[in-house]
Amino acid sequence: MSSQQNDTLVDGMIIRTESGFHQVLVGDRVVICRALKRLLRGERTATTAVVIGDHVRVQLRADGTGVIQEVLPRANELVRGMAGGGRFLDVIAANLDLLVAVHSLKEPEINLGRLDRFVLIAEAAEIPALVVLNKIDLATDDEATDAAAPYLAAGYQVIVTSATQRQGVDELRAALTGKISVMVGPSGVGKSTLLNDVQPGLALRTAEISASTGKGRHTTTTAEMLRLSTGGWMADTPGLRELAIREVELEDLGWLYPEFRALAPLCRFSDCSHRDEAGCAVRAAVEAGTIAPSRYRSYTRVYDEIRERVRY
Ligand SMILES: Nc1nc2c(ncn2[C@@H]2O[C@H](COP(=O)(O)OP(=O)(O)OP(=O)(O)O)[C@@H](O)[C@H]2O)c(=O)[nH]1
Ligand SMILES: [Mg+2]
Ligand SMILES: [Zn+2]
Repeated sequence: MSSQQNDTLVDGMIIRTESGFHQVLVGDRVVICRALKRLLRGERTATTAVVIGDHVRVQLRADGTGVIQEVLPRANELVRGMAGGGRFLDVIAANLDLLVAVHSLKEPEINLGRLDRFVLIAEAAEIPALVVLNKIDLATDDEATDAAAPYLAAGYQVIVTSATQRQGVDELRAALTGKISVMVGPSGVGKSTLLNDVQPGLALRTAEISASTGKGRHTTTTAEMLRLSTGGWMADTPGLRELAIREVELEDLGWLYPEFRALAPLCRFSDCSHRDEAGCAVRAAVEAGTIAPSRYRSYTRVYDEIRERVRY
């Protein structure tokens, strides 16, 4: 056998991956690793086989680098569909304790349908979700209350922030402490600015949104786990228009809306789709105002989308 027999195998977590090199946290130090080619077989491409948050088994080499031998099974994974709706999927991160869905109230204007999708993805991936509404300095308290209401009614924690005026930052830091989280949301909503507030010294790059389109400029380009001095890890990610609603069956969709889930047993039909069936407790709650219309609209939109996909 070769001298490699004496090399040590250790376990670690991926905190950054870039052009074939992976930074693995082993104990308290970072080891630069390459991955074995055989990890990249079949559907597992460079963007899905080894991602931030992955627990990996590493063979340490004498020169201080390492070789990833194995990616341990994932507790969950956050996936996005590629632009254009192709079949190719990108895994953004794995083994998350919390997904932070960020949107700004203004600049860019809040889009509840889009925010809903991020929360839905968290439910589908079985990752607890937290909603952050940023740029309160540009909006009224009433606008923030209206935007937060559907999520509070559904049982999510909502934190209203102003990253530039350092409002809500302590609350956000407390929510992240001790967890492995990922921050997702459209470009320009202030994800990197918020993280710079939560963890001073990070110096993440941020940029003004475009004056002509009112959209972000896709300033952050790689997803990376950042250490919180209060404990835990937080990943900043590049702005996403939306994440793929993957592997959700039509009949399971209602279960991904916590406030629907609670009422479904009261529907007349046990397989109620909450669309046109008589005796639907979910639609009754929408009419009574206890379920937010925006949440129900988002449900019907995604429902139709999945039905179309199933048809073709
Ligand atoms: N008025 C105001 N501006 C903010 C706030 N938070 C961030 N911004 C500004 O919004 C712009 C975009 O912020 P970024 O932190 O780069 O946004 P991002 O979400 O990281 O964007 P991507 O990296 O492109 O996904 C910057 O000019 C920030 O200064 C806020 O609370 N209020
Ligand atoms: Mg950013
Ligand atoms: Zn129903």
